Amino acid sequence: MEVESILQKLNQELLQASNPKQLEVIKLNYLGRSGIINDLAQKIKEIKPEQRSEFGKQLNLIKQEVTKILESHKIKDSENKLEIDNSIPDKMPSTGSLHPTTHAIFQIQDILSQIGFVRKRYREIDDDWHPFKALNMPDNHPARDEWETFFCENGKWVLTPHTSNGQIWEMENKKPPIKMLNITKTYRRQISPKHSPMFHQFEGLYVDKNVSIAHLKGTLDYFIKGFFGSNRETRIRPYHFKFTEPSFEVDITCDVCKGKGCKVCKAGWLEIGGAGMVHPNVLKNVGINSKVYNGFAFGFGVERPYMMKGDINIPDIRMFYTTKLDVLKNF
Ligand code: FA5
Repeated sequence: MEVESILQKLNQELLQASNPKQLEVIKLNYLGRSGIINDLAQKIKEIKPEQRSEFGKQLNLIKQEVTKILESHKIKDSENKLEIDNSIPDKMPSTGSLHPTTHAIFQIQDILSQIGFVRKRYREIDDDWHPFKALNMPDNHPARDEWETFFCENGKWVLTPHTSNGQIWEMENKKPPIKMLNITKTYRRQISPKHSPMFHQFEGLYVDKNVSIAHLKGTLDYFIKGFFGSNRETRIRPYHFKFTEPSFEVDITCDVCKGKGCKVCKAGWLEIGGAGMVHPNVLKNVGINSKVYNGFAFGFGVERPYMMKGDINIPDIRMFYTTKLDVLKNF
Protein backbone atom coordinates (compact mmCIF):
# COMPACT_ATOMS: atom_id res chain seq x y z
CA MET A 1 0.00 0.00 0.00
CA GLU A 2 1.48 3.33 -0.99
CA VAL A 3 0.40 5.73 1.70
CA GLU A 4 2.27 8.65 0.13
CA SER A 5 0.72 8.26 -3.31
CA ILE A 6 -2.83 8.03 -1.88
CA LEU A 7 -2.34 11.23 0.13
CA GLN A 8 -0.78 13.01 -2.85
CA LYS A 9 -3.75 12.09 -5.05
CA LEU A 10 -6.17 13.32 -2.35
CA ASN A 11 -4.38 16.66 -2.06
CA GLN A 12 -4.49 17.14 -5.83
CA GLU A 13 -8.23 16.45 -5.95
CA LEU A 14 -8.79 18.87 -3.08
CA LEU A 15 -6.87 21.60 -4.87
CA GLN A 16 -9.29 21.38 -7.77
CA ALA A 17 -12.41 21.34 -5.59
CA SER A 18 -14.01 24.79 -5.40
CA ASN A 19 -17.27 24.22 -3.54
CA PRO A 20 -18.69 22.19 -0.62
CA LYS A 21 -20.49 19.74 -2.96
CA GLN A 22 -17.20 18.66 -4.63
CA LEU A 23 -15.65 18.35 -1.19
CA GLU A 24 -18.48 16.02 -0.13
CA VAL A 25 -17.91 13.80 -3.22
CA ILE A 26 -14.17 13.50 -2.45
CA LYS A 27 -14.99 12.63 1.15
CA LEU A 28 -17.31 9.81 0.00
CA ASN A 29 -14.64 8.55 -2.46
CA TYR A 30 -12.15 8.13 0.35
CA LEU A 31 -14.13 7.52 3.56
CA GLY A 32 -17.51 6.26 2.24
CA ARG A 33 -18.70 2.61 2.49
CA SER A 34 -17.39 1.75 -0.97
CA GLY A 35 -14.61 4.32 -0.80
CA ILE A 36 -10.85 3.82 -1.27
CA ILE A 37 -10.11 3.12 2.41
CA ASN A 38 -12.81 0.45 2.78
CA ASP A 39 -11.68 -1.14 -0.48
CA LEU A 40 -8.16 -1.35 0.94
CA ALA A 41 -9.53 -2.89 4.16
CA GLN A 42 -11.18 -5.67 2.12
CA LYS A 43 -7.76 -6.59 0.76
CA ILE A 44 -6.55 -7.69 4.21
CA LYS A 45 -7.80 -11.23 3.45
CA GLU A 46 -5.31 -11.43 0.55
CA ILE A 47 -2.36 -10.44 2.78
CA LYS A 48 -0.06 -12.99 4.42
CA PRO A 49 -0.97 -13.42 8.12
CA GLU A 50 2.44 -12.20 9.38
CA GLN A 51 2.07 -8.95 7.34
CA ARG A 52 -1.52 -8.25 8.40
CA SER A 53 -0.61 -6.30 11.56
CA GLU A 54 1.65 -3.90 9.61
CA PHE A 55 -1.02 -3.55 6.92
CA GLY A 56 -3.63 -2.68 9.61
CA LYS A 57 -1.32 0.01 11.08
CA GLN A 58 -0.77 1.54 7.64
CA LEU A 59 -4.48 1.49 6.95
CA ASN A 60 -5.27 3.28 10.22
CA LEU A 61 -2.58 5.85 9.52
CA ILE A 62 -3.97 6.57 6.09
CA LYS A 63 -7.53 6.85 7.47
CA GLN A 64 -6.40 9.34 10.12
CA GLU A 65 -4.43 11.42 7.60
CA VAL A 66 -7.27 11.49 5.08
CA THR A 67 -9.78 12.51 7.79
CA LYS A 68 -7.40 15.25 9.01
CA ILE A 69 -6.85 16.64 5.51
CA LEU A 70 -10.57 16.62 4.71
CA GLU A 71 -11.41 18.38 8.03
CA SER A 72 -8.85 21.12 7.42
CA HIS A 73 -10.27 21.70 3.94
CA LYS A 74 -13.76 21.99 5.40
CA ILE A 75 -12.59 24.91 7.58
CA LYS A 76 -10.75 26.57 4.73
CA ASP A 77 -13.75 26.17 2.52
CA SER A 78 -16.08 27.92 4.97
CA GLU A 79 -13.50 30.68 5.52
CA ASN A 80 -13.25 31.25 1.77
CA LYS A 81 -16.98 31.37 1.57
CA LEU A 82 -17.12 34.15 4.17
CA GLU A 83 -14.55 36.12 2.24
CA ILE A 84 -16.35 36.01 -1.06
CA ASP A 85 -20.03 35.85 -0.07
CA ASN A 86 -21.02 39.46 0.59
CA SER A 87 -24.61 38.53 1.32
CA ILE A 88 -23.64 36.99 4.68
CA PRO A 89 -24.36 39.65 7.36
CA ASP A 90 -21.28 40.93 9.20
CA LYS A 91 -21.19 41.71 12.92
CA MET A 92 -23.54 44.64 13.70
CA PRO A 93 -21.74 47.86 14.69
CA SER A 94 -22.49 48.75 18.33
CA THR A 95 -25.37 51.21 18.64
CA GLY A 96 -24.94 54.51 20.51
CA SER A 97 -27.25 56.01 23.11
CA LEU A 98 -28.80 59.44 23.56
CA HIS A 99 -26.67 62.16 25.15
CA PRO A 100 -27.75 62.97 28.74
CA THR A 101 -28.70 66.53 27.68
CA THR A 102 -31.00 65.09 25.01
CA HIS A 103 -32.58 62.78 27.61
CA ALA A 104 -33.21 65.81 29.85
CA ILE A 105 -34.63 67.91 26.98
CA PHE A 106 -37.03 65.12 25.95
CA GLN A 107 -38.28 64.81 29.53
CA ILE A 108 -38.72 68.58 29.98
CA GLN A 109 -40.57 68.87 26.66
CA ASP A 110 -42.75 65.88 27.50
CA ILE A 111 -43.83 67.19 30.93
CA LEU A 112 -44.52 70.79 29.89
CA SER A 113 -46.35 69.84 26.69
CA GLN A 114 -48.84 67.94 28.90
CA ILE A 115 -50.00 71.34 30.21
CA GLY A 116 -50.03 73.08 26.83
CA PHE A 117 -46.52 74.54 26.39
CA VAL A 118 -45.46 74.44 22.72
CA ARG A 119 -41.77 73.73 22.02
CA LYS A 120 -39.84 76.43 20.12
CA ARG A 121 -36.15 76.86 19.45
CA TYR A 122 -35.11 80.49 19.18
CA ARG A 123 -31.75 82.02 18.28
CA GLU A 124 -28.38 81.16 19.81
CA ILE A 125 -26.72 84.16 18.10
CA ASP A 126 -28.81 87.26 18.50
CA ASP A 127 -28.82 91.04 18.24
CA ASP A 128 -28.77 93.31 21.31
CA TRP A 129 -32.52 93.95 21.29
CA HIS A 130 -33.90 90.49 22.06
CA PRO A 131 -31.72 89.25 24.94
CA PHE A 132 -31.17 92.70 26.51
CA LYS A 133 -32.87 95.95 25.45
CA ALA A 134 -36.39 94.58 24.91
CA LEU A 135 -36.03 92.75 28.24
CA ASN A 136 -35.87 96.11 30.02
CA MET A 137 -32.05 96.27 30.14
CA PRO A 138 -31.05 99.52 28.43
CA ASP A 139 -27.51 100.15 27.09
CA ASN A 140 -24.87 100.23 29.84
CA HIS A 141 -27.30 99.03 32.53
CA PRO A 142 -25.30 97.17 35.26
CA ALA A 143 -27.73 94.19 35.15
CA ARG A 144 -26.19 93.25 31.78
CA ASP A 145 -22.94 92.34 33.58
CA GLU A 146 -24.64 89.43 35.35
CA TRP A 147 -24.91 87.46 32.10
CA GLU A 148 -21.12 87.48 31.37
CA THR A 149 -21.83 87.49 27.65
CA PHE A 150 -19.68 86.54 24.64
CA PHE A 151 -19.94 89.47 22.19
CA CYS A 152 -19.16 89.33 18.44
CA GLU A 153 -18.30 92.21 16.10
CA ASN A 154 -18.02 94.79 18.90
CA GLY A 155 -21.36 93.96 20.43
CA LYS A 156 -23.36 93.86 17.20
CA TRP A 157 -24.11 90.18 17.89
CA VAL A 158 -24.13 88.14 21.09
CA LEU A 159 -24.04 84.43 21.84
CA THR A 160 -27.29 84.54 23.76
CA PRO A 161 -26.58 84.15 27.51
CA HIS A 162 -30.15 83.05 28.38
CA THR A 163 -33.30 81.75 26.69
CA SER A 164 -35.29 84.84 27.70
CA ASN A 165 -34.62 86.30 24.22
CA GLY A 166 -37.21 83.70 23.11
CA GLN A 167 -39.90 85.58 25.07
CA ILE A 168 -39.39 88.63 22.82
CA TRP A 169 -39.26 86.65 19.55
CA GLU A 170 -42.45 84.80 20.51
CA MET A 171 -44.42 87.88 21.59
CA GLU A 172 -43.29 89.87 18.53
CA ASN A 173 -44.63 87.14 16.27
CA LYS A 174 -47.73 85.89 18.05
CA LYS A 175 -50.78 87.46 19.73
CA PRO A 176 -51.85 86.19 23.21
CA PRO A 177 -52.83 83.69 24.47
CA ILE A 178 -49.24 82.43 24.33
CA LYS A 179 -47.83 79.27 25.95
CA MET A 180 -44.27 78.77 24.76
CA LEU A 181 -41.34 76.57 25.72
CA ASN A 182 -37.99 77.70 24.31
CA ILE A 183 -35.16 75.18 24.77
CA THR A 184 -31.78 76.01 23.28
CA LYS A 185 -28.04 76.42 23.81
CA THR A 186 -26.84 79.38 25.86
CA TYR A 187 -23.36 80.78 26.45
CA ARG A 188 -21.57 82.58 29.31
CA ARG A 189 -17.95 83.37 30.13
CA GLN A 190 -17.99 80.97 33.10
CA ILE A 191 -16.28 77.66 33.86
CA SER A 192 -16.33 75.60 37.08
CA PRO A 193 -17.82 72.28 38.30
CA LYS A 194 -21.22 74.05 38.24
CA HIS A 195 -20.63 76.31 35.21
CA SER A 196 -20.08 75.40 31.58
CA PRO A 197 -19.35 78.10 28.92
CA MET A 198 -21.96 76.40 26.72
CA PHE A 199 -25.01 74.98 28.44
CA HIS A 200 -28.75 74.67 27.77
CA GLN A 201 -31.70 76.51 29.26
CA PHE A 202 -35.43 76.17 28.92
CA GLU A 203 -37.83 79.06 29.17
CA GLY A 204 -41.57 78.90 29.80
CA LEU A 205 -43.77 81.87 28.89
CA TYR A 206 -47.51 82.17 29.47
CA VAL A 207 -49.33 85.37 28.46
CA ASP A 208 -53.10 85.71 28.67
CA LYS A 209 -55.78 87.65 30.59
CA ASN A 210 -55.76 87.42 34.41
CA VAL A 211 -52.62 85.34 34.85
CA SER A 212 -51.52 85.16 38.50
CA ILE A 213 -48.56 84.08 40.65
CA ALA A 214 -50.70 81.10 41.69
CA HIS A 215 -50.67 79.93 38.03
CA LEU A 216 -46.89 80.28 38.02
CA LYS A 217 -46.50 78.31 41.26
CA GLY A 218 -48.90 75.59 40.03
CA THR A 219 -46.92 75.24 36.78
CA LEU A 220 -43.59 75.05 38.62
CA ASP A 221 -44.98 72.41 41.01
CA TYR A 222 -46.27 70.35 38.09
CA PHE A 223 -42.92 70.45 36.34
CA ILE A 224 -40.82 69.75 39.45
CA LYS A 225 -42.89 66.75 40.54
CA GLY A 226 -42.91 65.36 36.98
CA PHE A 227 -39.16 65.80 36.50
CA PHE A 228 -37.77 65.01 39.97
CA GLY A 229 -40.53 62.88 41.54
CA SER A 230 -43.65 63.52 43.61
CA ASN A 231 -41.68 63.75 46.88
CA ARG A 232 -39.89 66.99 45.84
CA GLU A 233 -41.35 70.34 47.01
CA THR A 234 -40.96 73.75 45.32
CA ARG A 235 -40.65 77.21 46.83
CA ILE A 236 -40.26 80.65 45.29
CA ARG A 237 -38.39 83.44 47.06
CA PRO A 238 -38.06 87.12 46.13
CA TYR A 239 -35.24 88.03 43.74
CA HIS A 240 -34.55 90.64 41.06
CA PHE A 241 -34.62 90.32 37.29
CA LYS A 242 -35.10 93.40 35.09
CA PHE A 243 -37.67 91.65 32.89
CA THR A 244 -40.05 90.35 35.57
CA GLU A 245 -41.90 92.07 38.41
CA PRO A 246 -42.17 90.60 40.96
CA SER A 247 -39.21 88.26 40.39
CA PHE A 248 -38.32 85.02 42.15
CA GLU A 249 -35.67 82.40 42.50
CA VAL A 250 -37.09 78.89 42.41
CA ASP A 251 -35.81 76.26 44.87
CA ILE A 252 -36.54 72.55 45.27
CA THR A 253 -36.07 70.35 48.31
CA CYS A 254 -32.70 68.61 48.46
CA ASP A 255 -32.79 64.89 47.66
CA VAL A 256 -29.71 64.07 49.75
CA CYS A 257 -31.07 65.27 53.13
CA LYS A 258 -34.78 65.27 52.12
CA GLY A 259 -35.10 68.95 53.06
CA LYS A 260 -33.45 68.76 56.49
CA GLY A 261 -30.22 70.58 55.54
CA CYS A 262 -26.81 69.16 54.52
CA LYS A 263 -23.46 70.02 52.83
CA VAL A 264 -24.95 69.81 49.31
CA CYS A 265 -27.79 72.32 49.83
CA LYS A 266 -28.73 75.57 51.54
CA ALA A 267 -30.78 74.56 54.62
CA GLY A 268 -32.59 71.79 52.74
CA TRP A 269 -33.18 73.71 49.48
CA LEU A 270 -31.42 73.74 46.08
CA GLU A 271 -31.74 76.64 43.64
CA ILE A 272 -32.96 75.61 40.21
CA GLY A 273 -33.69 78.81 38.26
CA GLY A 274 -35.46 82.15 37.97
CA ALA A 275 -39.08 83.16 37.40
CA GLY A 276 -41.53 86.04 37.70
CA MET A 277 -44.47 87.97 36.25
CA VAL A 278 -43.62 89.50 32.84
CA HIS A 279 -42.67 93.18 33.38
CA PRO A 280 -45.17 95.69 31.85
CA ASN A 281 -42.23 97.40 30.04
CA VAL A 282 -41.45 94.13 28.28
CA LEU A 283 -45.07 93.77 27.14
CA LYS A 284 -44.95 97.39 25.91
CA ASN A 285 -41.72 96.71 23.97
CA VAL A 286 -43.47 93.97 21.96
CA GLY A 287 -46.72 95.88 21.48
CA ILE A 288 -48.93 93.95 23.93
CA ASN A 289 -51.35 96.05 26.03
CA SER A 290 -50.37 95.36 29.66
CA LYS A 291 -53.75 96.68 30.87
CA VAL A 292 -55.45 93.77 29.09
CA TYR A 293 -52.81 91.03 29.22
CA ASN A 294 -50.23 89.85 31.70
CA GLY A 295 -48.16 86.69 32.12
CA PHE A 296 -45.43 84.75 33.81
CA ALA A 297 -42.05 83.42 32.68
CA PHE A 298 -39.49 81.03 34.11
CA GLY A 299 -36.00 80.04 32.97
CA PHE A 300 -33.97 77.06 34.22
CA GLY A 301 -30.77 75.34 33.15
CA VAL A 302 -31.06 71.88 31.59
CA GLU A 303 -27.81 70.20 32.73
CA ARG A 304 -27.80 71.46 36.34
CA PRO A 305 -31.35 70.31 37.16
CA TYR A 306 -30.56 66.95 35.49
CA MET A 307 -27.56 66.61 37.84
CA MET A 308 -29.94 67.25 40.75
CA LYS A 309 -32.06 64.18 39.98
CA GLY A 310 -31.68 61.52 42.69
CA ASP A 311 -30.58 58.68 40.35
CA ILE A 312 -28.06 60.67 38.25
CA ASN A 313 -24.45 60.76 39.37
CA ILE A 314 -22.69 63.56 37.46
CA PRO A 315 -20.55 65.50 39.96
CA ASP A 316 -19.14 68.05 37.47
CA ILE A 317 -21.19 69.82 34.76
CA ARG A 318 -18.19 69.81 32.40
CA MET A 319 -18.48 66.01 32.17
CA PHE A 320 -21.47 66.53 29.84
CA TYR A 321 -19.18 67.92 27.13
CA THR A 322 -15.85 66.09 27.51
CA THR A 323 -17.00 63.41 25.00
CA LYS A 324 -15.62 60.68 27.28
CA LEU A 325 -17.50 57.57 26.22
CA ASP A 326 -17.07 55.79 29.57
CA VAL A 327 -19.19 58.61 31.08
CA LEU A 328 -21.67 59.08 28.26
CA LYS A 329 -22.24 55.31 27.78
CA ASN A 330 -24.08 55.23 31.13
CA PHE A 331 -27.12 57.08 29.77
C1 FA5 B 1 -31.64 83.52 33.95
O1 FA5 B 1 -30.91 83.17 33.03
C2 FA5 B 1 -32.99 84.13 33.66
N1 FA5 B 1 -33.13 84.41 32.27
C3 FA5 B 1 -34.09 83.20 34.16
C4 FA5 B 1 -35.45 83.81 34.13
C5 FA5 B 1 -36.31 83.52 33.08
C6 FA5 B 1 -35.87 84.64 35.15
C7 FA5 B 1 -37.58 84.07 33.04
C8 FA5 B 1 -37.16 85.22 35.13
C9 FA5 B 1 -37.99 84.89 34.08
P1 FA5 B 1 -30.01 82.66 35.82
O2 FA5 B 1 -28.85 83.45 35.40
O3 FA5 B 1 -30.21 82.47 37.27
O4 FA5 B 1 -31.38 83.20 35.25
O5 FA5 B 1 -29.88 81.24 35.11
C10 FA5 B 1 -30.89 80.27 35.24
C11 FA5 B 1 -30.27 78.87 35.38
O6 FA5 B 1 -29.37 78.60 34.31
C12 FA5 B 1 -29.40 78.66 36.62
O7 FA5 B 1 -30.18 78.39 37.76
C13 FA5 B 1 -28.58 77.46 36.20
O8 FA5 B 1 -29.33 76.26 36.33
C14 FA5 B 1 -28.37 77.71 34.75
N2 FA5 B 1 -27.04 78.30 34.50
C15 FA5 B 1 -26.67 79.59 34.54
N3 FA5 B 1 -25.38 79.74 34.19
C16 FA5 B 1 -24.90 78.51 33.91
C17 FA5 B 1 -23.64 77.98 33.48
N4 FA5 B 1 -22.60 78.76 33.20
N5 FA5 B 1 -23.53 76.64 33.31
C18 FA5 B 1 -24.59 75.83 33.55
N6 FA5 B 1 -25.80 76.25 33.93
C19 FA5 B 1 -25.97 77.58 34.13
